[in-house]
Amino acid sequence: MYYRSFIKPFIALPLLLSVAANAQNPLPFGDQLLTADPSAHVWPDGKMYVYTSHDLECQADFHMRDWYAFSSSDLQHWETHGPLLSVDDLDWADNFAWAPDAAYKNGKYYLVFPAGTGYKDRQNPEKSTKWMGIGVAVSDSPTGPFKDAIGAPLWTEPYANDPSLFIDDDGQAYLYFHGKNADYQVVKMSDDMRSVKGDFIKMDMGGYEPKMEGPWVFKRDGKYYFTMPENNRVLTYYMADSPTGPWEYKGVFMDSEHDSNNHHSIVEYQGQWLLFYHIWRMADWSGCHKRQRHSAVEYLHFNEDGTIQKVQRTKEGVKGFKPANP
Ligand code: FUB
Repeated sequence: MYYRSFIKPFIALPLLLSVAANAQNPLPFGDQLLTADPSAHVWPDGKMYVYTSHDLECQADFHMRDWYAFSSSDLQHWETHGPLLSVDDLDWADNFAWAPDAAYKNGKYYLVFPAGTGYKDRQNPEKSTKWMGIGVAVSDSPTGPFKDAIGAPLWTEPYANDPSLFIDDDGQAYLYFHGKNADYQVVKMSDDMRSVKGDFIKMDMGGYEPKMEGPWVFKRDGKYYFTMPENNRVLTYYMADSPTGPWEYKGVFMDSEHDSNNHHSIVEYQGQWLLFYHIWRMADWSGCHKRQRHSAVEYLHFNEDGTIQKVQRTKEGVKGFKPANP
C-alpha cells in the first residue's frame, strides 16, 4: 500500500510532463485570451499570420468586441498582436465582432470583418433587432493598427457575416460570406478593396445547399475548394474549376465535437497543408463553468485525386512542425 502511493507520483509526473510536452492544441495564443474563427495566411515575409475573433469570458450570445492576430515562423512560438481593431473604432456597429479574414493586395493589408448592432431575442425572434454587415479595414502592416477603410459596411442588405476573401492568380478578389437568404453567393471586390463590383453571384452548388457558416476558398493544383462548417458544425467541402463554381459536393472532412460550432481556414505553409479551426474546452483559469472556444491546428492531407482526407482532432496539433519545403 505504502509502496504504491509512494511510487505513483513518480510514474505519473513524467507521464503528465510528456503529455504536456506533446500537446499544442489549443494553440499557445496567450494566457486567458479566448480566440475563435482562426483565419490563417502566409504573407510575403514568409511568416504565418492567424487572424481571430476574441471571445469575452463567459460571453452571452456571441457578444464580441475586437479582433486579434498571431504570427509565427515555426508554428511553435507565437506572437500576439492586438487588438487590431475594435467595434469602438466603428461608427456603424457596436457589437458582434465575429469571424474576420484578411488579404494582402497592392502593398496593403486588408481586414474584412463582420460587425453589427441590435439584439437577438431568442424567445421572441420577431422582436429581434439584430443586424450584421461586413466592413473593410486597411493597414500598411499585417498586424495593424487597422483603420476602417470605408466608415460604413460594404452593404446593408442582405444581412451578412463571416466574410472570406480569396484572391485569384489574376489578382481579382472574391468575397464569400454567410448571409440571410444569401448563402452560396459571392461578389467581386473592386481593385481598391473598398467596394464590391457587379452583382452578387448565386453559385451552382450541384443541388446540395445545407445551412452554412464561415466559408473558406482556396486553390490547389488548379482546382478551387469551397469549404465550410455545414449546419455550423461539420466541416465539408466542394470542388470546382472556377472560383464561382459550379461546385461539386465532396463531403465531410472534420466531424463536429460537443454539438458546437466550428470555424476554420486552410493554408499551405512551407509545403505542408494545415487546417486551423476552433475547439471548445474548459479553461481552468476561468470562473465560467462551461466550455469556451480556443484556436487549434492540424495537418491536412490530400488524396492523389485532390480530395481531402478526413482530419481528426489531436492534442499534438503540429507540435515539432517540419517543413516539407524548408
Ligand atoms: O464567432 C462568432 C461566430 O460563431 C462566427 O462568426 C461563426 O462562424 C461562429 O464561429
